[in-house]
Amino acid sequence: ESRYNPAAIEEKWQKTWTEQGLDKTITDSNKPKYYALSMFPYPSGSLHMGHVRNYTITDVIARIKRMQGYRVLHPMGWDAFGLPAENAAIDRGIPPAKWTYENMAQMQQQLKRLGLSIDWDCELATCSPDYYKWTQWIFLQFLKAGLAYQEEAAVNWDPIDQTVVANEQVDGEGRSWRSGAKVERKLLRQWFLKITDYAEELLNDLNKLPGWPERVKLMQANWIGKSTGAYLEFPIVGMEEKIGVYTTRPDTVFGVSYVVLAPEHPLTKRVATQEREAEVEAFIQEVSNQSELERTAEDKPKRGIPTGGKAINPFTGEEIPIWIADYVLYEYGTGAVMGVPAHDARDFKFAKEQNLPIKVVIVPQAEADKDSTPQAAYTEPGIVVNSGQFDGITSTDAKSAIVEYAEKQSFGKARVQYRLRDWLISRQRYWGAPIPVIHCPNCGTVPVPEEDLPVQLPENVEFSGRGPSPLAKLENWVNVPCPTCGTPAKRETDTMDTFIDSSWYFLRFTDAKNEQQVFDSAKTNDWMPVDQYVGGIEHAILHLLYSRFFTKVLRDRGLLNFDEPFQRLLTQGMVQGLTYLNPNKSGKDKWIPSYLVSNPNDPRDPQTGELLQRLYATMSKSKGNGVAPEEVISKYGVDTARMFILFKAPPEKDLEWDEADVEGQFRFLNRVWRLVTDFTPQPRKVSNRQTQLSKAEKDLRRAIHIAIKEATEDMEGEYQFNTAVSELMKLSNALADASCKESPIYAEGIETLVVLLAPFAPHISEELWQQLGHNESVHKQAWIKYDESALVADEITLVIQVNGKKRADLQVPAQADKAELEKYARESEIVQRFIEGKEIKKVIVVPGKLVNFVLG
Ligand code: ANZ
Ligand code: ZN
Repeated sequence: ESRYNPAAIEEKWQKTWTEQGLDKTITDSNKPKYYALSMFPYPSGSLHMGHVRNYTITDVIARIKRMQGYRVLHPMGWDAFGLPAENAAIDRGIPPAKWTYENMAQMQQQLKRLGLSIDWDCELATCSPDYYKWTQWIFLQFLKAGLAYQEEAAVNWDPIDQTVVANEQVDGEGRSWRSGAKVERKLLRQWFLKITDYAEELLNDLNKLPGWPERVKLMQANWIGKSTGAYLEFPIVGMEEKIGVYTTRPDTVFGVSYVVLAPEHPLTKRVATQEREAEVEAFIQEVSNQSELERTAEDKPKRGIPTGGKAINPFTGEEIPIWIADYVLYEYGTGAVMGVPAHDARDFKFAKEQNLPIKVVIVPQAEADKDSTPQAAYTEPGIVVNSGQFDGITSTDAKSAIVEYAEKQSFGKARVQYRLRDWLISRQRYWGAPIPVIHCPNCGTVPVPEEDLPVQLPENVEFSGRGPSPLAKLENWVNVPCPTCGTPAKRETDTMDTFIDSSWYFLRFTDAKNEQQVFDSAKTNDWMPVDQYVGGIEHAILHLLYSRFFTKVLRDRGLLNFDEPFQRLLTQGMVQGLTYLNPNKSGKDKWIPSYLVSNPNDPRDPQTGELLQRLYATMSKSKGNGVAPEEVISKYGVDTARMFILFKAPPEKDLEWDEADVEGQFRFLNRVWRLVTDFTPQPRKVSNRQTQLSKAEKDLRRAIHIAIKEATEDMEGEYQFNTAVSELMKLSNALADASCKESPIYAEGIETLVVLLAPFAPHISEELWQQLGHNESVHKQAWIKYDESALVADEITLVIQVNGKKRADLQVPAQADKAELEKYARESEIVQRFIEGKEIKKVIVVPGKLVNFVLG
């Protein structure tokens, strides 16, 4: 009999499965559908452990579902547009397409080595013209629906290289990656998608997703940021215009002591009095160079100046000063705020710093002091005071009463506000899908006619990282006749945010090779929604929100018949590696790569000899704590790597990579190997008639069916692969210990073990299955159902104690009640001997466990 040799087995079966087309999607059948999807990778060049974990999880699910009788769609593709390819072109002169396609080829080889049951016929790459043709087509649908528009927005401008730089190309100090210049803000006309039109539905439909982690739904809800309040108008003294503010606390309107505008607000210069004009302008200039993050940081002092202008509180008739402050954001609400220092912490701080009046209008209880100056803002609900006709009611009631009053007097109304903003999709870069519009001096913005799609990315482009984007520099690409009137016109040179590419790839997988249509709706509606989506938590907000948005828009365009793209979501945890840290060093230098540590039991800094700390941290290049998938696979085989990943931690938890545990799984697979290869199949048929079975057979059969039941249940609802694997280990132990190796029950156990192992360790189980004499693939076997009747034990072992000391074991019927248990115990020989001539003071019976006789 042979040794377990993973390298040989794995290569052999991967080849055979490909030849047999085992992983191809079954389409026309009466089977129910199941769509298992991993978030597709960016082709960076090599797979890391995070990928391996992600795809293993999805693969196990796909394999189990196939065995459970589903037709499964399990595809893979490439999120292939984006900045790194362009950076490679700038730095090393490699064309982005060449770099990307080479990386894809290399990573596909690595993926194939993982033994994933992927249908490669559906493969797609977002950078390929037959994919981005349809990305552009979808953009035109948005345009037709009035959901795409152009507006000025700020970009990062590198003043040395005279180019726009992406956020990812700006470091923590606001400097450009190439030139090191301090990046400036510059306004450009750019494309937006109107995701705000769908804010309410995107929020409400989170309720349709019970299969999503609560945490992710909460993150989405916070990102959408619905707030309910009021829009109120404050007249400006000496002007026609009014200042509209958005507030969530209309109940505090009698406590307003100033109105404050965002520096970008169009009224700032006009409300400023002549003597303050210069100062106001200087302030605005200063603030314009700060980022939003800097402006809203909690710990920074709020900066502001009075404009000299005055507004009127329409509720009190009072004149109040108009200020400008950096903490008011122009993009949120109306870009203007009513300042209520007594009840808003930020306003309180600002009023203290700027010496503005603080007026209490809400108190905790009716008896509270309403006239002294408070020590801090009171932000809780309470009773309204100092508010004229509204005095004495609760702040909650006052909210609606005051909005109602404002509506009657026409100085305001109820308003719902979202934090979510429209999606800026323009990128001034080359390696993305060109936005398919043409700018004509006569006709304005003209969509590229559908029959002219795709608008292809030109080749032979020069990448310098300087000046306008590569597309804008290509005269012969930019200049085209207008499709409508023929006048010389210019192509749009912006490309689309790569998040657009990934907002619909899951739809294309259902009909990946369609050349006539974006997809055939019948096919897509059949396969969608994705039944199980698996990916990283880093995509919890944007990717998932954008995909949900695209789905809803395409539904409203009549292309889809469902509301949500991903039925269930699993966000897998990080893979962590053993990491060495020198506590005496700082910054990036403190991480010591593990290959530099010669003795892991006494880890020392190779330069200084200092003792290092050991910890687990997410694998990354910068920490030098990664474990290369190829290394593990060549040493133990991919089945062991999969088993380790699945066994070590539940899928949504972080996983600490531990060589000893990898070995543990390797040893387990070796045990299974020996168990199965030592077994010689008996010609007898498996019997189900339990009554004729010996005790050993009954016990083994129960162990088998418990393993099936537990493993099956671990695969339903929450995926508990770790406990499923431990069930397999228990079953293998039960088989090893069985005293009935000649029995058909033992044969049943061996076959069950191999079938249950198949989704987890697909290669070894296929090999063993064939050695058991089967011709068909183990992966075509039906998932085994358990026999309820096999689960119940018909006998249990009862412990007999005398004065609390164990004296004997007794086999008794499992169903015996307390009285019967006592009777069995009393009648046993051993008890008879112990109690002879003695008085029994008490008998304690623990059902299912023991009987204790307390003697006098
Ligand atoms: C007066 C007031 C009194 C406020 C009070 C709060 C407490 P959410 O819940 O996030 O929607 N606000 C409105 N627009 C703003 C802007 N563009 N920049 C900065 N702050 C802005 O927050 C709404 C509250 O944030 C609004 O309610 C407003 O301050 C402020 F006791 O109005 B409030
Ligand atoms: Zn024209």
